[in-house]
Amino acid sequence: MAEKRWFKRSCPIQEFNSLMKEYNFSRPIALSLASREIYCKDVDKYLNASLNDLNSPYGLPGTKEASIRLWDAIRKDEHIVIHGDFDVDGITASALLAWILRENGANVSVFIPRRLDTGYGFTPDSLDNLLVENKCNVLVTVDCGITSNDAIDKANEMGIEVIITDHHEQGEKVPKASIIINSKLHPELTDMHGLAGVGTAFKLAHAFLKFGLENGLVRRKIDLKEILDLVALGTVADIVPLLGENRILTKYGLKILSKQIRPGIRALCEVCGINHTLKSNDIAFKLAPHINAAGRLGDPHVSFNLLDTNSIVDASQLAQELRTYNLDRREKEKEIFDAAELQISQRININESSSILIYGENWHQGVIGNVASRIAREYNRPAIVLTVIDGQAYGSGRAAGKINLVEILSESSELLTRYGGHPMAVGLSLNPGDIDALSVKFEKSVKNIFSIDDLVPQIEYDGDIFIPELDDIFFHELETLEPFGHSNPQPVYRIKDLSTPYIANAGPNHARGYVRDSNYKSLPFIAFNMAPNTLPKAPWNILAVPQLNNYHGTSSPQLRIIDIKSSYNDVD
Ligand SMILES: [Mn+2]
Repeated sequence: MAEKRWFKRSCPIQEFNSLMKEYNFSRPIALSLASREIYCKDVDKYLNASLNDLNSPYGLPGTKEASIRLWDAIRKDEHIVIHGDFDVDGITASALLAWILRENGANVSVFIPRRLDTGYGFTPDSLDNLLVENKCNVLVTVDCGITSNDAIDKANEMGIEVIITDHHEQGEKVPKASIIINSKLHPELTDMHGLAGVGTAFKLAHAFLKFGLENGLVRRKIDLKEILDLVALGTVADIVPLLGENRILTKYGLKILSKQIRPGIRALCEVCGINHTLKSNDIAFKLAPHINAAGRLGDPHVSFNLLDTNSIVDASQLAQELRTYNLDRREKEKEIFDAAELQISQRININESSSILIYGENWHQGVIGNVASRIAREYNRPAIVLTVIDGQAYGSGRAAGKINLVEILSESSELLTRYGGHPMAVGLSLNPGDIDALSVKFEKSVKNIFSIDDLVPQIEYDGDIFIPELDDIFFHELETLEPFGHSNPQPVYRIKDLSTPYIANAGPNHARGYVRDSNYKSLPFIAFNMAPNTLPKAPWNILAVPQLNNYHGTSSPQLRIIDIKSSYNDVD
């Protein structure tokens, strides 16, 4: 693979100086704050983000009206059905809303569509399916519904009242639901604009409780903080920006999550081998893949039940089911990925191609999206993975770089029977006879936007630092920047001119050792997916994430190296 390009985030020097002078931050932290555009005027709010900083829940339009309607439904003993979605965001949102309504005496049931059955979202078919087992007077969607015009028309005809809570972009026409709660319709609400589906459901729950308290309707004391573990799970898993209210909700949610109070969380942490304070990465790489696995391969209600149950016995059995689902998911993904790599090596001249499109027979539909993500990431090119099942090709596409896949696919719309999604992730289907034509057209469309030069992978960093700057004060301050994730990445720094007194294998693919500066100050490092024999000769310039390595109760600083260049090849 080509050498990666290192790109220093811009850091306004005056703002940086003020952060150092007025707040006395250590230099690396001031670099990171300034390069994230967190300046003196915002820094208190950013560092001390507290639950008191949340806006009134009524500030999100529709929440008060929906609360009134839901309390009314409880009074009349009407049947409320929550229509969720099969990913972590949709499942946590369902569990959250079900909990608050049930605790207040509502007659409530939950329906989560299956990926391989009616697919994503609230559709006329999913409405039929949910009515088979549930009576329904009021239907509340979570994490879906804003583009479900047909399903909502049908529900209206049947006399079912629909309340939409969603965070996706609207289509051409807003559906005729009785109440719509969606921050995407209100760009002026900057702090709430990025809410996930579960964050939106939380705002409704908060409003519902507030209205109930104001009007003497609440039967017993309820602490909404208890449910923030679910908000953190869904918010991090859905990869929404961890800024504004998302930052507050996730920061406190991680504290609740770490207490492992909910039986399902405790059981799942045990399956994942987590016994420490949870960070956003534990959600992204451990908990979320397990919760998603059920929806990918089978029944998403397994995950819902895990988060919903009060029984420790049930929770541990459900967590085991998720463990099995996840192992199966990984195996299927690996098989397809290996086949995909083989296909790329045989069929695609990667040095001349700006895109990758691969296909196979009967690849599992629930995992091809993950395979497309991995291919797009590893080859730094937009990728489509198609699977041909029963005479129809279904696919998932993932973007790389700044490219809008929905727009790219619209140029091939005459070849597609269906397509849609987000700029970064799309779904599509087509006639298998048109795959070759799509492959040619897709490459052409991407090439119109991307030059080969755009395909050089780029890593952003916050600035240059020196080993002695990574002291206790730095690590203490670093913690206050958490939680890290989308729009608030972990700080990455460049450290130059390092010698390497010791390098060893760490497992078959990784390297560990020490790096040392010219004053003989050294730090241990770990470098994942960089075997020692593939590394350049010292002196090194490195990009690294400083972190505390917790081992047997003691924590010591180390560098997680992201990329290495010979100092002679890295000239500014
Ligand atoms: Mn979502």
